[in-house]
Amino acid sequence: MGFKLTTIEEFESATDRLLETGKKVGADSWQMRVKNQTPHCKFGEQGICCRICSMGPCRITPKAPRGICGCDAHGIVGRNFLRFTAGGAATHSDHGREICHTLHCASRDGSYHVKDAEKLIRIAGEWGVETEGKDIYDLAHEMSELALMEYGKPFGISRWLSRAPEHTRELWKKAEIEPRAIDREVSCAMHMTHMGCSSLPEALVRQALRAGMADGWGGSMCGTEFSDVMFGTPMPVDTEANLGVMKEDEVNIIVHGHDPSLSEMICEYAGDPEMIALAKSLGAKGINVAGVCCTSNEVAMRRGVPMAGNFLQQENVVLTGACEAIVVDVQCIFPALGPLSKCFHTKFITTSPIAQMPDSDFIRFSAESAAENAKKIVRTAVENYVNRKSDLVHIPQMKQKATVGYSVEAIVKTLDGVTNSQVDVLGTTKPLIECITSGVIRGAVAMVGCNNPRVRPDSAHVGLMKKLIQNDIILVLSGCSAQAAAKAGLMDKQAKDLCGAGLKRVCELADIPPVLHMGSCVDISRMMVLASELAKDSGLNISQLPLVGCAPEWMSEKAVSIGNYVVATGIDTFLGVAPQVTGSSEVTGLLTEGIRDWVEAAYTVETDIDKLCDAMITRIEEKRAALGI
Ligand code: MSK
Repeated sequence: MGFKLTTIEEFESATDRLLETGKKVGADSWQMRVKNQTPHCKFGEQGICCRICSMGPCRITPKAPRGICGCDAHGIVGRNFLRFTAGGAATHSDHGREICHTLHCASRDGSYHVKDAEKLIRIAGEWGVETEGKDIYDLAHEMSELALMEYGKPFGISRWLSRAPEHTRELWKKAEIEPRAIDREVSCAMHMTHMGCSSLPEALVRQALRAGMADGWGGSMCGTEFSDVMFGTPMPVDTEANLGVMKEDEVNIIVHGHDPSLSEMICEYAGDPEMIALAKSLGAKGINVAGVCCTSNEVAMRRGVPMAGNFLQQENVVLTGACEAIVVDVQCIFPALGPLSKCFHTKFITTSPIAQMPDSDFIRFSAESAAENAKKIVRTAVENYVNRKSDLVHIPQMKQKATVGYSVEAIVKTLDGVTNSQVDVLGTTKPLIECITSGVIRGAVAMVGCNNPRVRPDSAHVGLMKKLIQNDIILVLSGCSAQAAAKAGLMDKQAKDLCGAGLKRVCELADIPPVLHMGSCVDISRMMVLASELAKDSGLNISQLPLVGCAPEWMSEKAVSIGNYVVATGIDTFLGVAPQVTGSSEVTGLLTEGIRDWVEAAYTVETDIDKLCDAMITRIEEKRAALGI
């Protein structure tokens, strides 16, 4: 049979079948909870409820246009938006901090190693650290300390900003959004939004950009770069995606969350002969690890570990009845997994003091005792195989092939083969620029973000991707957007047949799928590096490139922090879910137009997905026209 995408209807009928099992065992589901929570609070949706002090909560209405302190809707919305951003920036950056800490624990004979020494030396060079004659582990420890200092240094701005083109750096300086110490920007955001501090929309939005910058050009970049140093810089690797990757006759361990320090160790011990022998002694044929959410992206890109699903599919893995353990670290984990797992034999294993939940088995994981902790977790999962209830087992036979792992390094290497001039341009983004300027590819979209029940799950991601590739627009993806693509089949190289003639030719020549998997949500920092390299290699400003960002189904605070640093980097960003700012024309006006004066880019919000797609194509074509290409 020829290549065929999996449709949204097929995703949904698989979910419906699983929900029937759920009903049988009395399980709750997000689909039911959405109904209970609808309609949503209009004050919250518009961002005009203030709970920042205990004189309130105050809610803005035509009859009550100011809170008790006198703050108007613009101040309240601006403060809420800034706090939302700060939550996201703190979360991503703390993930980055954990990675820096893990790097500090790396040693030749320990659990964590330096796998990409070249990258470590390159970053050391960027940071002005002497590498000559230094033991690679001494260098790793020195760099990890410097990176940890980035979180609290008293003076100066983020070291990573030096990667950006000069023009962008000047804009940041002029707009006063260069991030200082990472924690300082989060702390400053909380200070500014405390009762009796800022209520001026412009000041609040400016700090929201700066806090986002502390994430993308600070904490997230630490997370991505030092994960690569320890676990390897991703290179193209084949894998599979969707629930069909779970195996009926094996122990299924699902890793979910974000931090690869845990998931890498789980993968390591799931391959341990002792554990495999234990699984076999209990009647299983082996141990199968698969991922959910960004943890899945991390281990898929580096190890080819299959992707069971994205954010709104996390309950589905338990509903298969074939999940021995769902092992989580931090972020995007439904507390619902606790009670749900109790309806099955599944062990819901929490591991981080940052994400502790009721109805879970807490097995504390730390970089210092990683081996011991990971072994215990894998053993717990394997021993649980005998408790599986065969009458509840149903794994939807649905999966697609995917090629993943397109780090900036991998993209540069792979696309070198596309043009005729590859000999002179090895190691630059020039081949990609040539494809764009010649019109073979019209432009690029960086599509990121989550699922959100406000949007039919995955429909916006997949619908937009299909239309964009038909229009010769290449996509770089991360987060749950990437998994939506992989589940649908858009990361199969055969998806080139769905592209316009130009993009199809590029896919054939470079042997790539039309949508490129760049990683997890912290890895959007990779996209910032790619945009910077494209600008430097082309001599253009980032804002001139026919490149836009898009988050059609976003839901988390992290997504807003990401949006803010993507826009602040000069990339127009298109949202399919409205941020909770509509209660203020001033804040909305700043985000959708005003900030363009500071950073040469702004947000577009459009919940009609067809219109959103047209708006992106129009913007890409406008940028091409402005360049005369
Ligand atoms: S996991 S932040 S649902 S992309 Fe990174 Fe997915 Fe969004 Fe979480």
